[in-house]
Amino acid sequence: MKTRAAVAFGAGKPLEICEVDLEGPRQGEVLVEMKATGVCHTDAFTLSGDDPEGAFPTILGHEGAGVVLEVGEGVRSLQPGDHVIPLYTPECRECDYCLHPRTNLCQAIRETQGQGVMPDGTSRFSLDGKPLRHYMGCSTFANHSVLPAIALAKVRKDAPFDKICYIGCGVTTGIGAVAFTMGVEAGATVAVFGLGGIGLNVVQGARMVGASRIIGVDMNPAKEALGRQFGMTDFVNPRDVDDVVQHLIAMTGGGVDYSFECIGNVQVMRQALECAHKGWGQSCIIGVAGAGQEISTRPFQLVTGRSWRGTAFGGARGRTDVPKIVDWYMEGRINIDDLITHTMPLDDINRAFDLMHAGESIRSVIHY
Ligand code: NAD
Ligand code: DAO
Ligand code: ZN
Ligand code: ZN
Repeated sequence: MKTRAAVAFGAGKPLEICEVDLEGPRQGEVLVEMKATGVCHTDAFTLSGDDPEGAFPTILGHEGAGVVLEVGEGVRSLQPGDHVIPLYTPECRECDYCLHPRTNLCQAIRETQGQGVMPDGTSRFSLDGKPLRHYMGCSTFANHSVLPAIALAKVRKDAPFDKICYIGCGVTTGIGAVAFTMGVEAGATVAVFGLGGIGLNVVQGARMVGASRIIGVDMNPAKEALGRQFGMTDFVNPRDVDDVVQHLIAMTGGGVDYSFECIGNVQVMRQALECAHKGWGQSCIIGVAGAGQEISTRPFQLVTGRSWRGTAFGGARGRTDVPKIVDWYMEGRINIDDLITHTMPLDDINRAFDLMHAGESIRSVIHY
């Protein structure tokens, strides 16, 4: 079939809207009509050329929601008409990783997904007879996409596509980091570095689990109001204090129980670790740093009881946890609507990247 897609032909180049060819689903695969997709920082990271796994030409996008149109041979978990959210972290429920209680990093299709192809090593997308790569196993910047069935979460049919697409990455990453990866408990103190599309979801996750104090740290003073709306109790602009680590330690009488880095800045990752309380404080890296960058601290920080951890997709097991997060949204337990600051048709997708780079959007959503 033919479908419309925003194609990334090379690093740093604007996306081009093209009519591309899409083959139907093979064994274990599913054809999805995408209804909406968010534009995430990670799409911009790959488009910039800084992503070591990034390869072109490709169809980016990994934060979608849509409807199943057709299932390939052997697919039993889904049927036409089901509403789904694509999962860049799949859940096969059979591999060593899925069977291990402490990780969500299913490895069933990891190698081929990283190469931008389907599990059989080929692409379903092509243009003028030449293959286009899939992206993160999702390629949600296409009106139709083919995905492995293990990379689709079935969700309730009354949830709006143009909101729940954000659960495909940003919402789940932020809330899951708090609830699944770190297991933040009621009454805990939390510091959130970076109040963007991820950090604000960490803030609302911390509020949801009953954190007693949620301190947001951002260089942009405009982030304070939105942070407070989502549950932040204190705001610190690092530009207004001499030493942000000492400031946070003084504010909290020794440091926070949990800190989260939601920027991708290795210096801030160090600050986040070092503002965690001696003896028990834990710090979680969410931000993705540029290729080749390294983190550092004095080992004594860990010797004296701080832990340094990290999370991908908030530790969520997608097929199991994503439908629950959709329920949380539909029950009004989490707010997604106020984080979607811009919506636009696929033709305007490059504007979504411009808004992100200018710091003017929290999340832009493309509707098909
Ligand atoms: P964003 O640009 O929307 O937000 C970053 C925020 O950090 C901005 O508000 C900015 O003002 C602030 N900031 C920048 N430098 C700062 C500094 N030195 N001190 C304090 N604040 C500072 O980004 P986002 O969409 O929220 O994404 C954050 C990171 O999370 C990115 O690196 C993204 O790739 C990553 N990410 C990780 C996962 C995962 O599974 N681990 C998933 C999605 C995104
Ligand atoms: O299993 O080795 C692996 C890789 C899993 C990739 C997880 C990526 C998470 C961070 C990237 C940002 C997501 C948009
Ligand atoms: Zn993302
Ligand atoms: Zn698995």
